[in-house]
Amino acid sequence: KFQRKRYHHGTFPDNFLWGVSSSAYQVEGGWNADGKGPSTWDTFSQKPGNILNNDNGDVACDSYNKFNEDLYMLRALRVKSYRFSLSWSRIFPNGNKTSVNNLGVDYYNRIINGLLAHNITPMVTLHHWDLPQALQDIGGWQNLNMIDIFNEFCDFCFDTFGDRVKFWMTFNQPHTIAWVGYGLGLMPPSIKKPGEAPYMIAHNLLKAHAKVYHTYDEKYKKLQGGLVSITLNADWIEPKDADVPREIAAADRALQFQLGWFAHPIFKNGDYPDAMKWQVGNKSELQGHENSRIPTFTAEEKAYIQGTADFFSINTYTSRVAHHTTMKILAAAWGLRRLLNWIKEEYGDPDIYISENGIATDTKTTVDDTDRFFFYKTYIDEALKAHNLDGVKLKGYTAWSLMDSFEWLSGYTVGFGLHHVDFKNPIRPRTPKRSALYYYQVIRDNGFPLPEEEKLIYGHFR
Ligand code: GBH
Repeated sequence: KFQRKRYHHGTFPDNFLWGVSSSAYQVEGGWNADGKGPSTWDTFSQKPGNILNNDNGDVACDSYNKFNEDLYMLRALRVKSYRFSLSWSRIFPNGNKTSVNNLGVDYYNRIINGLLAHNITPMVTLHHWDLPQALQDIGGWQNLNMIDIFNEFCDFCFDTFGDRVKFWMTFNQPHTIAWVGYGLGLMPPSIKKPGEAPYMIAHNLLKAHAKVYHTYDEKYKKLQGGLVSITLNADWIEPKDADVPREIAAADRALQFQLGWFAHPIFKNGDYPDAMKWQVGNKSELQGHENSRIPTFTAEEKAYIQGTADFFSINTYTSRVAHHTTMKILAAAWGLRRLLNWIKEEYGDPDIYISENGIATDTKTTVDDTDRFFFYKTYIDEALKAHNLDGVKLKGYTAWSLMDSFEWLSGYTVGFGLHHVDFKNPIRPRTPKRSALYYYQVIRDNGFPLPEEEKLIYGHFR
């Protein structure tokens, strides 16, 4: 099905939503400015030993004070959208509505109004990992009350910003919250209970997401007309040997565990993928558990969760090769096209937005980022093939990231930015990289139109 033609010429539809992405903790700084409460990421990064070089996000890109500079970069790129996240503890310092902080609300109003003044569509992630510390202190996502508490926060955001924001995403990468936070224990809350905790957390995140979706649907949808989804992440998994059934099954299972864990309940039938229920159930039995370590939804809960997304939002960075026992990284852009086709087939041809896609370089390389330029060229071209040749309903492409920022456990040692940020300089100067100019050109051309001279030669064949 997939012709391996290297480079495909063509353009996206005129309304294709080109954008760039960021997240609150990674860019804002102002960690305790104007009444903001601490988040789990403040607590975690400020503690020595957790982040490379003991870096933290206290100042980061200082976007709390420099949104005008950010807006300038966005305008220069001519992006159509900007995906950013809200710092929950900047809006509700203790996590609850009773603590609402108007100065924090003002900050996001300035961003939203600034974007709209330049025809840039805000795409807002309600939660990108920086949980109010006060809520972690009551148990975080392990506590079932969090479903209502998150809903209260989102309800407030819809009410406050929803007259202008029409694209909402509840969680960024629930898989990372559940698995890296509660399985590997590498990110806050640093709980390392891979057998059970991630399944319980995911269960609660799905319920919380569904509740927020219904709140929007019932209270705001008619009035505001926006869309609500959740941002999931997955890298394409290629079977080691596509002629060996066991290898194909391994690759498919890996995708089900990564993406299906959240996408299957939301986009299919309200429940986890069979491959996952079967695998975890069997293993649990072998381990002598009375019940499967993966919890079950009631029929009512399934009905409540099913269909709670208006579009498919996917973060993707690379591809992997699955062997039935191992997994290896595979640096090949064509995996993006396969992933998009897999989503189309598996989830009933939804509208898809690529909400993050990008590549790291070490922050010592500043503006001459050849790797990143090449990455965007090849990945966006595979996205174009998925759209133009395969009929994937791809509606937008969002590059990660607008600028170098706090890269979680790696601190400031690596950057994904189209712009370089000098973190040693107190005024945090931003400088466009070569990739920024390239991305600008792709947006301007809306893809990769056939060059004029080739049109002259080949035009009559087309
Ligand atoms: C994205 O996740 C994040 O959404 C974004 O905030 C971040 O800046 C970007 O990655 C670049 O890093 O080493 O075991 O802790 C992409 C998918 C999933 C990749 C979690 C890293 C952590 C693995 N990520 N994973 S571990």
